[in-house]
Amino acid sequence: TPTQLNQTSSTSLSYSLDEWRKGYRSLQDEHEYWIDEIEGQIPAELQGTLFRNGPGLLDVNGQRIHHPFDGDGMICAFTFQDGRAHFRNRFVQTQGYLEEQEAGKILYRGVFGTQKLGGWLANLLDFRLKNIANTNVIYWGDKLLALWEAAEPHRLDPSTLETLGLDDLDGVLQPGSAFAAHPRVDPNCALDDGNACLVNFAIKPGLSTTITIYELDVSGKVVRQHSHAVPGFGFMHDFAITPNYCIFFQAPVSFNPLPYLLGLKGAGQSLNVQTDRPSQAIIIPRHGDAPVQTIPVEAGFIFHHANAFEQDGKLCVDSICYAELPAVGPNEDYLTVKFDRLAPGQLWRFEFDLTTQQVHPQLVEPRCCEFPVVHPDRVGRPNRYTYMGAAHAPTGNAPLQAILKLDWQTDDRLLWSAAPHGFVSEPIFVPRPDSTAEDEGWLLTLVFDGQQERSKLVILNASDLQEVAQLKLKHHIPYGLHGNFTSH
Ligand code: 3ON
Ligand code: FE
Repeated sequence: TPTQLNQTSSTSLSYSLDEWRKGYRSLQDEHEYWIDEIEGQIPAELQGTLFRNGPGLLDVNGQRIHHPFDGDGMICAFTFQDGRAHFRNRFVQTQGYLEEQEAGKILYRGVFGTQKLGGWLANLLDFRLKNIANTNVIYWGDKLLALWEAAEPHRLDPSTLETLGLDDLDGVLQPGSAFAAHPRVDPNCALDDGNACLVNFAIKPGLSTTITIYELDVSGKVVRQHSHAVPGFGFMHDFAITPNYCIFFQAPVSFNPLPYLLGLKGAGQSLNVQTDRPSQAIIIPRHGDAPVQTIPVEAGFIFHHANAFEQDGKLCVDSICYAELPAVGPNEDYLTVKFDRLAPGQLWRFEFDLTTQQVHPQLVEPRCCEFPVVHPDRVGRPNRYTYMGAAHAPTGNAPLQAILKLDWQTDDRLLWSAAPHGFVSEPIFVPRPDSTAEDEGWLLTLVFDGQQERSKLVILNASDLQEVAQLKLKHHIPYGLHGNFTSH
């Protein structure tokens, strides 16, 4: 049940590490069935499909991968129809997945430290990237696309989840180019007659980093594209948009390629975030030829932004900040992480004055959180509510077990917790059809139950975080990353 947040912190853990670990077991099987174990009732107005992506395999034929972010992408689809729900999961049939399943062993190094067996000699000078298509999935312009930020999207059949192949956005993407895993949908784009458009980016890192912005109209056609070079090595996983800007936070990372070249570390493990130096906020105009602005800001490392908006001459950006980039070193095991030794992600608001180039950072929520979302119509606009995955306890670093709702107007917080056995994933906000209030709708989150070793989709009322329904799956789903809902 949801609680108003004024409880005191408890000293005992809200979870068991053993149960948490069980959420990182491979799911080998592909399923399709109507969900028949339902508590509560699926709202009849909830119609459409929730697509989610995430690593489905944490090993290749028993050879463990080093980090979950290196796991092969597996798509889940929950289709809601007249109060019923159908489930389907399928692996993205990437070239690397097919080759490794055929060979029965790891054939590619992973960005986050997965290595081929045989030590450094076997990995030396192997710079091939395995496009694992594991980070996000979105239905746009009649295409279902599985995304991984370092390579091209894979196109899937939205009803069968069958992989159709790499997608070059009708000839726009060159072979081998990137397309980020964090597209943002501008709900009301002036350049597209007030229609929605999808804004995404591509990063080409190096001594200098190139950021390319793509804007796709509702038919999926790339209608605007521009590139910008920024100094230094850039690892930017996400961005934020407003009607006029794309906003990136470039952390001060140095890249030491030697251990990567030598086959000792993954590319991502060779990044060092220099937390004693400020990040650069890179503010790119979406159209026109105003210059790119770069403003130094103390922000630690950011994976995800919640939203951004322009108001009263200011630009606000809400982001989850880490004091350090969490990484799993070559001799560490992610399953034995000491949560309390890692910095938690925390929600900050950055208020920029673009005329004076001043910025005012403010810690908004000290509770450990990740995967922030807002109402789709508020993307790029001032929003009253932000929803996030959060730790059960108000302080410290811990697995995500709760959903937190933050009201920017009243400063109230509501928390729905799945502790002690439940572990949540990214909440997805689905507006109720014909709704008017910003929090009229549902939050959908996949919860892994570490005691039952099964997952369930939980539907919460977004206004009060009361449970509407729990849809119990027949099996578990490994902890996932991102997804999107489509009412098509
Ligand atoms: O070598 C360069 C640096 C680099 C790291 C260039 C590069 C483009 C090859 C690159 C690759 C980056 C990639 C592939 C990033 C992929 C990230 C990913 C799959 C997931 C990120 C997830 C972030 C978070 C915060 C997840 C949180 C999860 C939980 C709280 C637990 O469920
Ligand atoms: Fe992400």
